[in-house]
Amino acid sequence: MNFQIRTFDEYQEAYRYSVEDPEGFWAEIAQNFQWRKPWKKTLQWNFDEPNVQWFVGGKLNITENCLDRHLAERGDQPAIIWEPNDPHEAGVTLTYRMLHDQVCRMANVLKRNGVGKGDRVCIYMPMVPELAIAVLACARIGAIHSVVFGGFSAQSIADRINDAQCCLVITSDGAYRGNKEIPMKETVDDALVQCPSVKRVIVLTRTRTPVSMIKGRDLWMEQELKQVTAECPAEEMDAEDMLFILYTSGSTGKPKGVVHTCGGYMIYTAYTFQNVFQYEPGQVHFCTADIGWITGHSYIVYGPLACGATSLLFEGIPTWPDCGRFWDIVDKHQVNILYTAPTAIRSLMSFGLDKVENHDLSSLKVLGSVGEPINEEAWHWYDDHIGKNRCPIVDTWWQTETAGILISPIAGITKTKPTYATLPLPGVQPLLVDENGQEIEGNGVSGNLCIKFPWPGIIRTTYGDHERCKQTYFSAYKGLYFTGDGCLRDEDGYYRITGRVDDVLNVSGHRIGTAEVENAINMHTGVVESAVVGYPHDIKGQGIYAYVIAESQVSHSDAELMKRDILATVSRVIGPIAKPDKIQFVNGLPKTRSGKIMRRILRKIAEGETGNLGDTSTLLDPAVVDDIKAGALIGV
Ligand code: 6R9
Repeated sequence: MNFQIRTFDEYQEAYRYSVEDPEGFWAEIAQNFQWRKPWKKTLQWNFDEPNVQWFVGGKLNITENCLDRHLAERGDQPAIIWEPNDPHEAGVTLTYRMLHDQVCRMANVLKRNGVGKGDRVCIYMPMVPELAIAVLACARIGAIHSVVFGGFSAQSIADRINDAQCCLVITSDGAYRGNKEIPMKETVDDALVQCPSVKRVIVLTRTRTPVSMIKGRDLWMEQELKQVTAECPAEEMDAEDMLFILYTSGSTGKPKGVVHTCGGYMIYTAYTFQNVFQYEPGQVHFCTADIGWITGHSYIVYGPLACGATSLLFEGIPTWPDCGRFWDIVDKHQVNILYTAPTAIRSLMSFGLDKVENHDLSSLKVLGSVGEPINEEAWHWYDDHIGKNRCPIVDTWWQTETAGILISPIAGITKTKPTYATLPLPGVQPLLVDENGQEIEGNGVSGNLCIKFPWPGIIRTTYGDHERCKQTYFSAYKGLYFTGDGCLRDEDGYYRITGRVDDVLNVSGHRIGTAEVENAINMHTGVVESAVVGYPHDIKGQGIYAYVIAESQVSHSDAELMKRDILATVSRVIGPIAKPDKIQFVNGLPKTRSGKIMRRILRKIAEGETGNLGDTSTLLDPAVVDDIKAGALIGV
């Protein structure tokens, strides 16, 4: 690729160019890709509607860029290396040619089942090659994929399917995760009771667990694949046609369908992949995220494949069969780039070094971190024990809405500083604002992080509700994209993300809205009201603390039972990732006279800082606070 930054001077030069002439800058980068028809205008935008269009009028298909164009030069190079959950099961290596073949076949299966350009397809699968194949098959024919993380509940799947009006679901019978076998098709069946738009379900065999197959609706993937050829011309897409929808939590109860489009998403994920990780041909890139999250979309599937890289896809979890699994994989597949989340690092740290030291990690060249702020201790452990102080760490800050990395060191080029995402990538113009929307200039300051100019991967809309996109991201500060994150800019101009400033929690790197969890808790019988806040958690980064008002006084033994039932309800409504770590029954919640819950106070109590609760004079009934303090679950 003709856009790799090699020195810090080149970074500065690229950055300057990208700010002075963003259109010229991105047009040059986009020329490295395969377009069916060139674009007429590189960028058209305003942040008021908002309306952002990149490469206007350009035609392409992202799978031609991720697959076809690599065939001549690297058709026999591995595109995907799959490591199964069970280390004793044989893995799979798909070369670019094999992946191309399988994507075309799966695309034909979709077509055979009535899916066409613009149709929405829901994908609910474990981390198997067929997941990446399904994603690319949708893109091949211009269908819009909506991947739902395999840990979500039937209700969450149903909400997402209905919001996007998906016509087809791709799933598997079950999934393996560590020593567990998890039903997938059954969960989809439970969801589909509420989803009249779904006409077909394609089911992969993975665990051979018994499943019901509804006549006229459900089909086995293996059988369908026998009916098709590997001939599937790619659909010609407009640069601004939708590529996918990915749901993410915000401060309201309902997840938003973040929309990304074909051209800008491709350019941005490829550019950032190549540069941030300094990928060299032949290297093996291991991103440990699930494809159900944006990190998996951008840095397991699209970014690496657009750059002709080898991407490792891992089905299992870091702690099974033991806590050395990642290091086992690094050793076995000679991984060069490892991209993981601080929560995984902290969890592995807690097991000590035994399972690290018996593996050869010398293949590693670059380490990445994503999803949440990385604490200093975890940063150093990663640096000392995994990178052996010879691998640069890239702490990459970005969001579902941004498509790719916005603020991050460039591996080996930007001087790193523990806990700092360091500097904006070329094309990214961050600024900090205060509560009144005034820009805070200079260094050694902190504020709310906004971006003032579009980059090719910026969110285009929230599916089916453009107003929501405008309200959430473009209305807090006029003319700016608001990230929802707090941020510090130090004396060197380095950025450090301090965490969400809205009611969004970050639990083990997963975004969870407090309102979503509250709605789920409130559905449980006997619950009158609840309030959920985050608190510092050693492994998860943030834990979930729920204050619950029950209908009648609950005795100690009843309370334990009710807590278990509430957890089951949250699991059922959202998924196990949203289960509160602590539940405290309270008689009242601290509310203002206008009825707003003062979460600031609840957060302080959950953090164990009961001494200094700040101004409580606006509370309707200050006495509830003493009551809550007395029953606080600290250090338990
Ligand atoms: C890619 C991803 C986005 C939120 C984001 C921020 C937090 C992500 C971070 C980070 C500090 C980093 N976040 N990376 N905080 N340092 N390197 O995680 O997307 O799931 O949408 O979450 O995650 O709070 O706003 P997403």
